[in-house]
Formats: sequence, C-alpha cells, structure tokens
Amino acid sequence: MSSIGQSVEKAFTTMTSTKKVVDLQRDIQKPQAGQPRLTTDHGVKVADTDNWLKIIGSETETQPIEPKSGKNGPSLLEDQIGREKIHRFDHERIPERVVHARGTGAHGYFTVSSDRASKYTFAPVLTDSSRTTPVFVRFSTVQGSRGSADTVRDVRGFAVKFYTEEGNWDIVGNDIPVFFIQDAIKFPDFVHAVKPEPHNDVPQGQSAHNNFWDFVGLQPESAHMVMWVMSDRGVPRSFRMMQGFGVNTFTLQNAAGQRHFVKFHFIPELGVHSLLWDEALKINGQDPDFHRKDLSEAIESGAYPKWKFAIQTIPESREHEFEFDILDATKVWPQESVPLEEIGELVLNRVVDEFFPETEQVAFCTSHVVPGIGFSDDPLLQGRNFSYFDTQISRLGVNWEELPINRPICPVFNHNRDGKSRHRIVKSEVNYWPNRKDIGRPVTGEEGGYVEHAQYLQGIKKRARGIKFQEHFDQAQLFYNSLSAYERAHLVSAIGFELSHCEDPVVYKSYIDVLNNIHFDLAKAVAVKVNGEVPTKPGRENNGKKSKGLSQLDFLPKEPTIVSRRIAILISDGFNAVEMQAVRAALTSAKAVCYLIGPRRNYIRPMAGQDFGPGVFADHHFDSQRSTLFDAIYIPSGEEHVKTLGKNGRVVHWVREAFGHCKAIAAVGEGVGFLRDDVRLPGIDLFAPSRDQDSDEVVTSYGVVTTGKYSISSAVTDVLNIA
Ligand code: HDE
Repeated sequence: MSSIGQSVEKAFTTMTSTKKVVDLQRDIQKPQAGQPRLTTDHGVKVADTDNWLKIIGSETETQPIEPKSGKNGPSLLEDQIGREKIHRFDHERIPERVVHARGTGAHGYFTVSSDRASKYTFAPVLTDSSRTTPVFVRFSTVQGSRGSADTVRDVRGFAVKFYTEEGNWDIVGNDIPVFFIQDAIKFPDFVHAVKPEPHNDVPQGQSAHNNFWDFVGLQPESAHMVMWVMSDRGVPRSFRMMQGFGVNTFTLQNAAGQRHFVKFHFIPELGVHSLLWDEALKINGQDPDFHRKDLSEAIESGAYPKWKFAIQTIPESREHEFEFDILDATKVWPQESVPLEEIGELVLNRVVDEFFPETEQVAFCTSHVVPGIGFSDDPLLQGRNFSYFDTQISRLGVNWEELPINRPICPVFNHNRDGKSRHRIVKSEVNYWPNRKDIGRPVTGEEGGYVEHAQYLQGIKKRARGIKFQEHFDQAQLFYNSLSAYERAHLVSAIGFELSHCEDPVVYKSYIDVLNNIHFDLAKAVAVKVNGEVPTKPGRENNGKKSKGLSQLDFLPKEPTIVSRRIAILISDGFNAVEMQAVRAALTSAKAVCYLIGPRRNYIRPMAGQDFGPGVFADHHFDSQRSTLFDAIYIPSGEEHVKTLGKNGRVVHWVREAFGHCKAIAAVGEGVGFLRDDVRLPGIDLFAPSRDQDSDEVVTSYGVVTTGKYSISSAVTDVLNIA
C-alpha cells in the first residue's frame, strides 16, 4: 500500500476506534490470503475438507484399488474431521429474538455537549464532556422473523449499549415514544396477537391481520400507539432518519441525592423522513435489505449517522401535577409543559466486522443502568427489567455477558460462577462473600457502588393499575390533531389498508368505534373504505389539543440537505457526459451518492465530440434497479440519448413512478423535453429555467419537478444552479 494509502487507513482506523473497538480486537481474527491454514476446532491441520473418509472399492477382489476409478463405498463414521464439520453446521442457529428478530447494528460513540445534565445526575456518561463513550446500536423491526423484509409497516427498535467506565448502560428504545400496553403482564398477549396467526403462521412482517386488530380493538390503551405506527412513522426512509425514544420513564439522581423522572430522546441530524406506503411495499420485494444496506453504505462512505441526545425531566415533587400518569408508557410528556434539553450527541462510525458475533449476539437489558441513573415504578419497565435478562439466558446462555460484544470495558469481578460456556478463569480459593481473604468486597456509594434511591412507599398489595392509567384517548387525539393534512391522509390510507386485510367483520367493524373516539372524520373515512359502519356522531368530544414534536414536519433538517441521498442519473448512448460530470461532481460534493443507470451495465457512449475513451461505465441497467430505491433522478441533455430514453417504456415508468412518489426530478436541455413530451408529467410549469441575472435570458434550461419530498428538490435546485 502507498504511504498515502497507509496514512488514510490509519486516520480512518483512529477515527472509528473506541475503547470498545480496541477491546474487540482481542477476539478478532484477520485472515490473509493463504494464511492461516485450515485446522479443526482442536487445532489439527486439515488435509482434505472435500471428501468424507470412505471405502473406495474395486469391482472384484482381484482388481487393483484405484482411488480415482474405484467404486464408491460406504462413508465411515470414523471421520472425526467430517463429523466435526457437520456438527458445527448443525448447531449454527440460535433461537431468534422472540420479538425484534430482524435487525442490524453498528458501532459508534457518545459525547456530552453541555453540562446541563449535572443538575439531574452524577453519572459521568451524561455529564463529563471530556469522555467519549463507545456505543453499539441495534435497529430492528418487531413483528417479522430474522429473514423478513426491512421496509414493512412496523415499530423500529432503537437499542443503544453505552460501554461506560462505570459499566454497561442500555437504552432499549423504539422509534415511537409510546407503547401498546401499560403493564408488562400484557406483553405475551400483545406479541401473540401481532405475530403470525397460530393456525397458519401468516402473515410475515405485517400487522394487517385479524388477530392484531382484534386485540388492539379490545385493548383500548393501545389506541395512541396504533395511531403512531399507522402514521408515516411506521415506514421510515432509513434508520438514520428516525428518532429514538427510551419510552419508559427512568430516573436520574444528582450529587445532592435529589431524584428526577426522565425520558430519553435521540433526534436525527438528517431529519425524520418516511417512505410512502407504495414505495415501502415495492422495496420489500425489490430489496428486502434496503435499510441495513443504507446504514452500512452511509457509514462506509463517511456520512456518519448522528443524533442529538436530549432529556425531559420532572422533579419527584411534581410527579402528580399532570393530567396523565407520568409512569404510563402509553403517554408522551408534551414538550410545552416538559421541554427537551439537549445534552449530548450519538454518532455511528463503524460497521461490524462479522454479523453473528456482534449484531446477533449483542444482548440488551433495560435493567442495565449505572450509578446516577435508575428506574421508576412504570409497570411496563418493571416487567421489562425481569424479561430481558431472562430471554438472554435462553438465547445465549447464562454467561452471555462474557461474550466480546456484551462484556463491559471496565473491570468485572464477582462471585457468580459456572454455567454453560463460562470463559473467565478466576484463580482464587474463595467464591463467596464475606471471605477470610477480603476478595470481591462490595463497594460503598462514595467509592462508586450502585446505591438505590431510598423511596417511601405505602399502599395495599393488589392486581390493579393507578387511577390515571384508565384514560386512553386524550393523547391519541392529541397526536391526530397535531398531524398535517397529508400525514392524516396517509394515516387514513394505512388503517384502511390494514383493516381491509382483516376478514372477520367483527374485527374491522368494532375498530371503527375505537377510531371514532379519536376523531369523527378519521372514523368516517376509514369506515367507508373498509365497509365498516359509518358513524353518525363522534364517539367523544375532541379535546382540540395539539403539541410540538409529534408531526414529522417538526423534524425537517434546518437546511435542505442531500447528504447521503441516492440519486439516479439516467443515461444512454449519445448523452452529454461533460455536463453530467459537472452535475455529478456538484451532487457528490454536497455528499449525495450518485449512480449511473443505463441500458446495460457497461460503457455508455457520450455524445459526438466528447472524448471519454470507451465511454462512461453505468453502475446498473434500467431493469436491474427501480426508481423506488432512489431519492431523486437527474436526466442529462443529449439529443440521441433522450430519443432512446423516450422509446424505452421502463425508463418512462421510472420517471413517472418517481414523480408519483413526490421525488425531485431534474433534467437539463433535451432532458427537459423528454420529461415534457415522452413522460408527459403534469405540473410542467414547475420547471425553472435558469436566467442570466442581467439580461434575463434563458442560459440553461434545467427543470426540477415535484412537490419537494424531503426538501430534496430545493437542495437539488441549488446544486443545479451551482453546476
Ligand atoms: Fe422489548 N423485548 N419488551 N420492548 N424490546 C425484547 O429481548 C419486552 C418493549 C425492545 O436489538 C426481547 O433481547 C417486554 C418496549 C427492543 O436486541 C424481550 C416488554 C420497548 C428490543 C423483550 C417489552 C421495547 C426488544 C426479545 C413489555 C421500547 C430489541 C429479545 C413489558 C421501549 C433489542 C431480547 C435488540 C427485545 C421483552 C416492551 C424495545 C423478550 C416483556 C416498551 C428495541 O426480552
């Protein structure tokens, strides 16, 4: 490698290295071509890995035995090398996660950006700005199994493991701030209802079936969360463009021993964006790995995903001041009464080296907190604190915290022993406390030991829920009221789609009653679509309340950006390669990712007079990719090329489909004519020819069509202006 190459590699390694990444190096093998040589698991070099040990027989006793021409005889059980290979293969699969089975992960780091949190907590991970805390984040869907598609309508998991100097801290969150149920004891019912139905194991990666809607119809506490997941939040454009929420109420404890209730928020730098349902459905088939590829492509291209980390806090003394219970996970804390305070930043900057030992074996626990951070009496959280550790035992075995991806970066020592697959070897005569040797002594709070906040409690033991847990529609209304008109329209279509997939009239008819408690218009619109009973009056009065931070429109990036957006450049023979290069350079310098799509994956010839050797190489051909996989399209000028595009039905469909999905479509010169005459896009007057500032004459005819999904069209316009 050249010295420049080496220094680039060194810089990259340093940038993406954290204490955890260094820790993982202890277990990483980096095989080179030809080295190491093949061995068995017990280290014996293997001479033949292609043929099972067997008898090669001769036709007759007298015929000589020739290995190459001899007759195939029985395979021998004796072959310990063959047996080991098959044994290891037979046991490759571990149980998939009972929920959130499909996911993808990445390494990164967390830094503190303000000392605001020290009012609330003494945890250095949230207060010490000199620290860089390594993290591992796993994003997931909930319903589908490991092999399901990425762009299904579902909640997304957003689980963060902070490897702090004081031990591991896990926020096992989602991209939606509330949950379907209030009490952990309902979780098995909820999961059984949403997962494939028991009699036929259908459907996969979807909630559009009788049992889910039957359950949520009968369990009205889910109404608020159903609104969120049926909104555009259920189909994110990318893991990098969604929020993350801790959902449950945790607590923070400060140096003076005061306690605050807290909610955790991650806010993406790129804004919150979604797919359209039609795009999501198509991508499911076209590229089921769309989200996982998107994450690794962005990280590998240096467009590191970033989130602001913010907290909402309520002092213990104000716990009962709200009309909802602040420990109820089906409620948000409206920002108007509990503002967000930004305290840090999360960055993902390194893809995993191997999926299974890292992403599949990473295991999170809500019960993993560090001193300064604690739990609340949120009944969902209390159950989760039991459930996660338990599920890791069945998935990975009792010593799961010794696995490289799960082990803390700080020292671990205790008297827990044995169990399956124990790695650590402790050289000591005692494995209990107290002991005569003073080994493994507990640590006081002053020395950094975890001390629970003392809490006064009085009450009766009972199976019940607090009084404020009985209200279920106020915030579902708040959410619906806060959406823009187009978000509401998407919500109506989504519920309409789902209920139309329920065959049992009891199910879809009764869910209309739930919707009518949220909004009269919503209930009527859905009822008409799905053949439900159209209500004649609202189920309850609308509270008319709205709140900030519920509509996705509140999370557009401050400036329109095309960072990491995928742009397709449609070319064919005779295109203007000089112009294309200028536009591509401008798009790339704005950090978009451009792909050339042509009639074949090969060299495409530019227009006469342009010298590009054999041509410009197209990354894909028109049939191998679809417009749904891109955020914007650009068509360069060139008479011959545009004529060819116009005759190709696939290309015309490409552009029409992108237009239908509100994507930015840019064209220059004859490309504009192609859009007007061949594709025949409506809204042609949206085209903006570039004029000379002084003479007002048209100097280039470029066009940017569409309504500006993701603000990309304005960003693309800017780029074209520069080009
Ligand atoms: Fe989970 N959840 N959950 N959950 N959950 C699991 O743990 C559970 C809940 C969430 O990427 C399981 O390791 C109960 C809320 C994520 O590995 C399991 C209850 C939220 C992940 C489990 C809930 C979540 C899980 C399955 C109700 C959002 C994936 C595999 C009391 C805040 C983590 C595993 C990863 C995974 C139990 C409710 C998020 C069975 C009992 C609320 C992101 O233990």
